[in-house]
Amino acid sequence: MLLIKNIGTLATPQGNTARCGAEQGRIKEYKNAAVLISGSGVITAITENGKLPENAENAEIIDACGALATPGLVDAHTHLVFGGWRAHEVPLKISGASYLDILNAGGGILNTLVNTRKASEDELFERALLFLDEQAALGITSVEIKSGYGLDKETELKQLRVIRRLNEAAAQDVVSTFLGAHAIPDEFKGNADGYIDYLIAEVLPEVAKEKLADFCDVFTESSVFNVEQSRRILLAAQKLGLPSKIHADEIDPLGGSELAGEIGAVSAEHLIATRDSGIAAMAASKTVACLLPQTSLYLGKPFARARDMISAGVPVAIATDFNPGSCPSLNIQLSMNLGYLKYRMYPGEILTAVTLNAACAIGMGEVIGSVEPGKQGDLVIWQADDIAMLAYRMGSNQVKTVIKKGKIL
Ligand code: IZC
Ligand code: ZN
Repeated sequence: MLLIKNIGTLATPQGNTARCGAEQGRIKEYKNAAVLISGSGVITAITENGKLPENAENAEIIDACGALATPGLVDAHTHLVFGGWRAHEVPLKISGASYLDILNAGGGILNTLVNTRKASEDELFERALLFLDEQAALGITSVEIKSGYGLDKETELKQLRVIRRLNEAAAQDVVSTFLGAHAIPDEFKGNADGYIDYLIAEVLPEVAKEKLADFCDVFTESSVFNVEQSRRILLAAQKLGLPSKIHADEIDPLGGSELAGEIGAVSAEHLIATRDSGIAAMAASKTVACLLPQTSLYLGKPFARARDMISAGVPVAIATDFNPGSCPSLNIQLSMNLGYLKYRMYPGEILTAVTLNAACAIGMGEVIGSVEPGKQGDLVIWQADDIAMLAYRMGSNQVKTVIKKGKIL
């Protein structure tokens, strides 16, 4: 049992479902609060105005010394298991090559593919565990990780097994997404349809049988997969019980966000170039828009139309997109800063975007994402007094203490 007392402000969204419109910014604030977490890691009581929960005599105590506490942060979009880095691409970008130029020349994702195929399962696992440790210190208590650097059956399954092992070994809850349709490997060059057929016939059934993924994702993009190919793999995965995510409108608006609405995707991600029709489609299906502002920064692209999405009633989440190419950053606090300055979201909207809405984007809204009795005891105590400070200060890790399932990390 853990008692966190003397919390100056406990700030949290509320509920189990994604918040949209004006609800996105609605934050419950308890002043001079305490939170009691049971031995099994579940929140059992929240008190305020200096009162302490009953039956807490035997609890271990943390004194928050008047600081801000929030739910643990949820990183709903990462590619955290990979071999190698891609530092050599940055000079190419500086001299004018685009993300798709580099991919079309056999670099980018296809470069990471070579290094990921080469690495052993244990090597990938040990490295990813260090990344997750770094994320824990940054306040991230749950993480989604995608495959997609194998692009053959053996390596995709290897990556997914690593992700499952990370869920057991890391401090965080780790959700697994199958992204076999991330690029077209050389074995299927010029034959995207053939590669989608292969994934559907040979790889997806094995992924589902071994229960290696919670979601299926696809990179719907120019010179990668078109809408028809994306629809095919996502519907095949839905039939096997895997709900959909889509990398949509990152560079070109091909219709990925419209497809997300059409097939009821749980989330659509990136959405840098999304059109009005995509926003309307996502609003109608309550698809979570998972926005990745550090990728806009790193690619030198515009920032997603977060305000228009919120106005239209699309629930917005914010994540890192940690990957070796377009976002080599593990720090979701920087995504929050960019959400403030570049998306023009308000601190309450940003908090919801990295907690409850992110939890809903990975199918965990009933378990994590808010501090409420019955939810898991995942909290961050900050070196800050209020949530505006989290959005405002930049470049420092503002975390003081991280608590996962009632245990201090
Ligand atoms: O490795 O380039 N956009 N996939 C789609 C990525 C970025 C990750 C990468
Ligand atoms: Zn991604």
